[in-house]
Amino acid sequence: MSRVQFSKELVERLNDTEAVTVLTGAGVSAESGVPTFRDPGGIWEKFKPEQLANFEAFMSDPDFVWSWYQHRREIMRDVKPNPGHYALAEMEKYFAVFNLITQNIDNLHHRAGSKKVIELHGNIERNYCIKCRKHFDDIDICRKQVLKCDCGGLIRPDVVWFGEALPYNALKNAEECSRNCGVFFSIGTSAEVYPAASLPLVAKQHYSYVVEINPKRTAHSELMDEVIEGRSGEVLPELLNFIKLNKIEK
Ligand code: BV8
Ligand code: ZN
Repeated sequence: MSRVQFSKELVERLNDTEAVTVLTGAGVSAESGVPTFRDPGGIWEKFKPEQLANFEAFMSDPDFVWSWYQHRREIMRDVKPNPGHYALAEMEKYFAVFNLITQNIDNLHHRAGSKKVIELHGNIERNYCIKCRKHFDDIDICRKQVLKCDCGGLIRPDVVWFGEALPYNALKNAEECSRNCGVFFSIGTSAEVYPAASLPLVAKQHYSYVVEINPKRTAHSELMDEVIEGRSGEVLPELLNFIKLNKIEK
């Protein structure tokens, strides 16, 4: 017996649509043990984003910013995808068009088997030289000090910092699949960071049925068609079970 009740409207929308778009934030990885940003005990509680996740901070103290990403990389290497990640990966099979947009940089959606992942904010497993943009994705990440490229440039994590543009194709694809879906899920995000937080609004303006899955209310809860208050690691497997009962594998 499902502990999560899905509304009649969502049931009908999921049965009628062949296109689903999902936006995930740090909350989806919380149950894997990856700290979120703005929850109590989250990453930003100790440091402010402007102190760390921006280019000026990196240039003023490269070792400090690099060591912070090292610390986060080590956390992410030790954690595993949780049932929420695996449920999203399996959901892909039941819709002709299923797009997963993530703000997360932890690589957990890929590790759970999701094939179509749009990484809006980059990926902590990748690095590049700020001068020649050469990639260093398999460097010895156990170092605490920043590394230099053979061209003399500093090597930085391939993540989007505050004040930096999101990758052009990722944002274009994310907007495209937010405009063209029957159901849009916004899962585990406080909806405070733009332009990612504009995507549920885009979906709503294009007549999608927009659903939020989060244990807490967010800045966007009022505009949602439906809010499912719960943890993604519990709600998503139940949603998958419902979809498996009502949709055939593509
Ligand atoms: C840009 C990568 C322009 C690095 C990150 C004023 C108003 C509006 C916008 C702005 C403004 N001033 C400045 C801006 C723009 C700024 C912005 O939005 N600032 C905000 C803070 C006001 N945005 C930018 O700077 C972006 N760039 O605008 O560039 C431009 C254009 C052209 C040319 C040049 C420039 C860049 C933004 C990207 C920044 N990078 N991360 C890193 O990770 O180190 S942001 C960071 O926040 C992460 O990516 C994270 O994903 C993202 C959003 O946070 P969430 O994922 O939502 O996480 P959070 O902790 O906030 O919330 C967790 C949620 O999970 C909670 O709701 C919680 O209840 C829930 N939860 C907890 N447990 C569970 C759960 N849910 C489900 N299940 C659970 N178990
Ligand atoms: Zn270089």
